[in-house]
Amino acid sequence: MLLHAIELHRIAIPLVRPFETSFGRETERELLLIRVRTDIGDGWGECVAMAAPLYSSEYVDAAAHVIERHLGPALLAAGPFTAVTVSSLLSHVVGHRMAKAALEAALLDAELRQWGVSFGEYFGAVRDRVECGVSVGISPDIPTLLDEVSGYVAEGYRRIKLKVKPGWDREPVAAVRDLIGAELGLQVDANTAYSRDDLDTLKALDEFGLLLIEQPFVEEDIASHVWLASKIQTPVCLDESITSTDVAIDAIERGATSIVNIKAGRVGGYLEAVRVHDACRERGIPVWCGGMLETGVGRAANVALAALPGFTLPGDTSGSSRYYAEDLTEPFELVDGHLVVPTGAGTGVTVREELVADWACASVVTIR
Ligand code: OSB
Ligand code: MG
Repeated sequence: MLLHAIELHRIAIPLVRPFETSFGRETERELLLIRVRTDIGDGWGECVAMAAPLYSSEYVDAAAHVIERHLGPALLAAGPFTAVTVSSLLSHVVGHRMAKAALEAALLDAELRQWGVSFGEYFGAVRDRVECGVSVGISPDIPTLLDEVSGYVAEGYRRIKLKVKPGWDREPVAAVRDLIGAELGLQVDANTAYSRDDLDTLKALDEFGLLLIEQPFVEEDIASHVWLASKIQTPVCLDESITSTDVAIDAIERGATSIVNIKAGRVGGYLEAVRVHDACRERGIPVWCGGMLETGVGRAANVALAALPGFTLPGDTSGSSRYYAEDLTEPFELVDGHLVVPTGAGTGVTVREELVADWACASVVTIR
């Protein structure tokens, strides 16, 4: 295809309730959406970078900037190309994986729409629906947390993930395990909030039969995760640390992670995410699909990815209503604890352009 233009749409969407993690508290989702205009049609991609560089070094302003100044011009100068070559066309730029992933997703959407092929078919989906979990933020108090979790259980979510941090760990985990019973899957996500000094606290979580503990330590510190994995029973799962297939293989071989959270944005694109999946599968490592408060655009692609055979644990692929009263596309709704994998060409969803305009928080930037 030949790329004619890239549009950067900056929007902010109110969240149905604040979302608090060990790294911050959000009341709205500010994000960057990309539309590519090509000779074979248009495509949309969602950039998962957040407003501030707290989960990762990437953030919305930086993603928009690097696309405008570096990534966009490289693609516009490239002549005809296919979506599979996008990552190599952008490999001279170090990092900025979320920005690269959004561009690749938009171009893949344009290409697959023309071919009449869905993301799921293209990635190698083996299921037509995926089992869903939900990520639950840090609450002001335990009763509020239990009230929120009860609502999700009633909606049919198949697994609960609690955000934890020092001072908000054993008590909420104990209370939620008590509420949901022994059968429903429960896991925790620390977003790097702990250190080796917290071993006793982390070990105390063993009694709750957690599916996993996600990213207890800083992302660069693979060695401490190896150390922790030998000291606790709960399986250690890396999120922030896994930035590519090579890093995933290294972390697995060193024993730092026995389960992997896959997020396409964090590894530089859905095609790399499929490679991470394949590498984990070859090594018998279960994976699950992470989330970044996506709108329907990113959620559609995540659900397609989560339909691959190695995704054997429920993902953070919750329904649209988990975060948004109104979604940017047709809403994703839980049916019997599952989301249906879209079958239409490309992402299979349609962007409601009037909402992109209504929620705009900056002027559209077009790069040609
Ligand atoms: O660590 O998985 C994470 C949201 C934003 C940034 C990082 C994370 C999360 C979540 C929510 O846990 C995932 C979702 O429901 O989309
Ligand atoms: Mg995480």
